Amino acid sequence: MTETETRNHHDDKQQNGGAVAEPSVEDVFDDTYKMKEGPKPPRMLVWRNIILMTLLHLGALYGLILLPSASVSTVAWTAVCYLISALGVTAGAHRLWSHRSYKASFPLRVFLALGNSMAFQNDIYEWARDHRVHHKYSETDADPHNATRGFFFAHVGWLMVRKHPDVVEKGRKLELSDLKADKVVMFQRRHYKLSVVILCFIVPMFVPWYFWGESLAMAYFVPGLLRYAVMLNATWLVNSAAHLYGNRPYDKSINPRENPFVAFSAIGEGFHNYHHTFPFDYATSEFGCKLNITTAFIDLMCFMGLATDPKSVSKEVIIARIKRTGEGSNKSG
Ligand code: ST9
Ligand code: ZN
Ligand code: ZN
Repeated sequence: MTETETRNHHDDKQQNGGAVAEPSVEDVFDDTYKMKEGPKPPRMLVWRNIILMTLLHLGALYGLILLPSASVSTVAWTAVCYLISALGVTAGAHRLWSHRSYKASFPLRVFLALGNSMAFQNDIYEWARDHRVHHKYSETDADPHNATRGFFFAHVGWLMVRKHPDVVEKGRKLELSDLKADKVVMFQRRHYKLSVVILCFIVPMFVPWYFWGESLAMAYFVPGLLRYAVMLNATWLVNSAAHLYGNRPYDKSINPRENPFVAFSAIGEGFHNYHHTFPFDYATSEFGCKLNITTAFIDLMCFMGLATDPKSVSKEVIIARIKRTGEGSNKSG
């Protein structure tokens, strides 16, 4: 389905969890918001998160040291866990639940929610709520990972401090009824902690130990902690590197950029200038499956009848936009 640059497709009714919800997805930049004048609120460190993040990265470093002595099966299993958890974020929390850029059947939503718990990046509801605020108030106080506060803050620092009050204030005004009406989303939210313990830690560790006799230490540190930490950093690079480094062919007035390295590691999510310009496009890119496993996955799901209605932008609209607001760094087509 081809879309114009307007978001009128979001006025359609969508089926979610058996309920019909009004899908007014609030992911368009709001230029009427003005940041409050005067001194910023004090930065309040959350020591629990700082300690846990440090321990995770030390554990992942130990996993990296163990990696050369892992069996081929364990390395392959680590890649499988990376892919499933990454899809739970990219095809799930991001393209489906945050942006409603395609429709997914119940079995696909269950798979994506399981992958999302394996990714342990906050539950889908919280992730999508924060992500909609990120698009609507990008690079302002109301953006949870405001990249104008520097690389470290946008990357991981924002998870180590209390949120700016404007994030919560603006977030509370967002329309989230589509998420509340999705039974899979709300089930995952209710059972989030247990699902993370099982899917992010126990399953990745148990499979190599039980099926091919890998040591528990190797199974914990490689497909468990190392895979989790690398996947987190690949995700965070979209907020840090892809908001700071790269070209802006579609809109030179915004910070998000096209970053092929991030696109590769985040299985297709590094075409960030395009994505912030056209947030409803299911491919998050002009170039289909290029460096974009997630788009290939959604195409496959559509082919199998498990997904429908992928939304995209016509070539003419893209070219017109490049001419109107791009920086002239990249030719389309
Ligand atoms: C993680 C998330 O890593 C990563 C997300 C990345 C997003 C990337 C996007 C890029 C594009 C997509 C690319 C995908 C690429 C994937 C590649 C894969 C290879 N609106 O939160 P609290 C309310 S998580 C409305 O405690 P504090 C909230 O409901 C990693 N309301 O704020 C609550 O209300 P009530 C693991 C909001 O105290 C109250 O405010 N997790 C909003 O400031 C307090 O909420 C972690 O490391 C909102 N937006 O604490 C830490 N926000 O009381 C998890 C909040 O009524 N987080 N509220 O219930 C935390 O510990 C805390 O949130 C905090 C802030 C310390 C960061
Ligand atoms: Zn997005
Ligand atoms: Zn962004």
